[in-house]
Amino acid sequence: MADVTKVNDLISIERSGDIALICIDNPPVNATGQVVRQGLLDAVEQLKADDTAKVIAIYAAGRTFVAGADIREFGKPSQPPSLPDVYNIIEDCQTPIIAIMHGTALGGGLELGLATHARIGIEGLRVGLPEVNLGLLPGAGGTQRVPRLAGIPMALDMSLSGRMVSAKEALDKGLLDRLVAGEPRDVALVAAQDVLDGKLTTRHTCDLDTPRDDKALDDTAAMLKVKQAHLFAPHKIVEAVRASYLPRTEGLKIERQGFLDCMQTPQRSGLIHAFFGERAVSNIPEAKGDTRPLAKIGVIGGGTMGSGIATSCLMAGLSVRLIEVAQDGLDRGVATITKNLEGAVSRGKMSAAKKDAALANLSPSLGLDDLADVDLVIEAVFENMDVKKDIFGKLNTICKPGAILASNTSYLDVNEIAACTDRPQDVLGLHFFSPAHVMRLLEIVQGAKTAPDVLATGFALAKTLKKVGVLAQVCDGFIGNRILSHYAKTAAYLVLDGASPQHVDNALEGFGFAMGPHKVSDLAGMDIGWANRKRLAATRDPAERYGGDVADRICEQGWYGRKTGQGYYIYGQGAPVPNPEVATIIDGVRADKGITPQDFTDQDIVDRYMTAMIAEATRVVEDGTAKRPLDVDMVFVFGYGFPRHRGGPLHYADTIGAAELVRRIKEYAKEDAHYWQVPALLEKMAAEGTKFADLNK
Ligand code: T1G
Repeated sequence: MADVTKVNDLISIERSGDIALICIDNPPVNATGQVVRQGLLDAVEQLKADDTAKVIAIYAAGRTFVAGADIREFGKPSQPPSLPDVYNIIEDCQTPIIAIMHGTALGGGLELGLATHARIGIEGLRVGLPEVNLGLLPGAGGTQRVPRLAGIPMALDMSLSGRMVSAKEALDKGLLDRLVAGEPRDVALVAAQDVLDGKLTTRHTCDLDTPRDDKALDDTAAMLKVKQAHLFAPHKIVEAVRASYLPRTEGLKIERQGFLDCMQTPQRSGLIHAFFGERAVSNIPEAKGDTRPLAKIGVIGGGTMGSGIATSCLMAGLSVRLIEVAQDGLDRGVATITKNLEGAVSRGKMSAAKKDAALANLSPSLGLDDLADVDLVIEAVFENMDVKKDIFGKLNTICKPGAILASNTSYLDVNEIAACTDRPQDVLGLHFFSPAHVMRLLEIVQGAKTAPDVLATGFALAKTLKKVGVLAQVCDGFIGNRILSHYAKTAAYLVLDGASPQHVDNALEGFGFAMGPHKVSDLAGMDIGWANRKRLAATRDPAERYGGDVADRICEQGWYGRKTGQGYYIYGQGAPVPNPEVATIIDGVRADKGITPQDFTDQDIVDRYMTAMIAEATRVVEDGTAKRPLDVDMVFVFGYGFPRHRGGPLHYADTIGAAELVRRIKEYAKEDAHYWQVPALLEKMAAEGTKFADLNK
């Protein structure tokens, strides 16, 4: 009978002769919350005092070894004992202590292993230092112990990329002492016995010196100053890794200070909001319950979106029947899918064998009738309501009872589409974002009559495709495109009123957007926006200032952006350059409208752009199109290149405050009272002093 004593609810000690096993059991990922930290400390102190154990082995129960500190504690007052203190006590213990790691040993989890005197990996293990993805740095010795074991370049690579490192690479680089198969407890007993038998060498990591590599440190610091000037943690990481030349106490002091500095930044708050938001956004009642089968997918349309959606489904192991109306279109679709999959292989996202298996699951066809046996159809044809109505009218009779009929429409009324069938309960919107096999957002649009299990199946599909599913209600543009349509006008007004397109782009890229709005237009194709403006022309509100003149005149020249070699920018061999013809067009439009250009600072541009985005985002939450502010944030982080370290538009809004936002809108309204209106919800929040975070609960 094993001799097991509970140190606390999450930590136990098992004795087997001279061997002591410490087991961590804190589902779901054994995060080192306060109870775990205290239990680890007490367990080691008890074994030191008892002094009968000649070797100690730490392992974890469940699906993974420790996956890090408990992120839910961040931003709250820290509770002793601190992780670095616990790990130093482990490292300084005279009794050999080893770690057996399985699953994903990340952040504070890997750091626990590094503080022990030998590390055993179990096959399938992945290790990493992902703290940078949370706006932090490895704060429990990772920046001091990885350099000593694996060198400065590896320490910089792991802590700046946050990437997962395979067990094999960890072994090769010296982070692991062994890589074996087996169950953690069994492996722990064998490894502990090997320590006793002198077959497994143990050492204190910080007894080692870090091999000097000033060039790696200096080159990395210089690169970060150019590429990640807008981020905070990466620069602190280089400082801390450089401190690993020093004795442990001094090095850990610099690491700790860097960690605390990072903890104070809004970037840490934004990145952790995004981390939990990605999980919480689809953790809703609508995503739970019965679902329908999802094995066979039909995709109608082999264009950019259709082939991207088909690629995404194939990469997830689903079978796809791709439908086009003509052979050349079908061939193009298959070629695009093949190219997408080959790209995934070259980026290391999938193996060549999996690529071949995926292609074997693709069956192209020219007839809608071949969709009779699919479980779910995703229509991804031209953004025209008549075309969509015609297709859904046919699917209504072709598809088997219970098959789900989805439209990838990015704007149009899903209820109107559903009304073309006598099975509206089977209809919903599944709005993918281009490129659909890369972008993680999936807006799941609930029709008035969409059945609960159909909606839940939409979320199940998102999970299968490793996408972030966000529930949206029907309106023009759902969540993301509706808000985009509003704030895009601000960019147009700024250009009409004095800013150049590249100034607007540069200011917003300085804020953290991957690309400014004019570069995005050029990339997407300016003809799409042009077609939308023409589609909406008849119904445009005459009281609204029209901002499309410049873009219209650019499109009238046949300049649609990258696809035609020029738009707002000219695309050649090197980096895109501002199109000088556009400046002439802008001057012409200003002259025609009698506009005297004014100067805008970068901050003016950011403030106006973000205030417009926040105002419409508030209305989207207010009218229920989005369930919570969190949902809007995740739409923008995962679908619109919104800087992740700012957490999303409404998380960012909380850093400004509702009162200041209301003041700004009222100030801007003096220029254009129709466009700048204060949402009632924002007014209420300003009056009550509440935040969008309060609405996420
Ligand atoms: N703390 C608290 N909760 C966590 C957590 C963590 N570290 N990691 C995951 N969870 C929750 C998650 O919110 C979800 O909860 C559930 O566990 C399952 O997660 C000092 C400062 C480990 C690869 O950044 O990457 O250590 O939604 O859905 O897809 O230097 O979780 O079910 O309520 O993601 O199988 C560093 C973050 C922390 C790792 C598993 N560590 N986690 O993925 O499950 S900072 C990380 C992950 C740190 C030290 C520093 C993944 C995973 P719920 P999941 P999964």
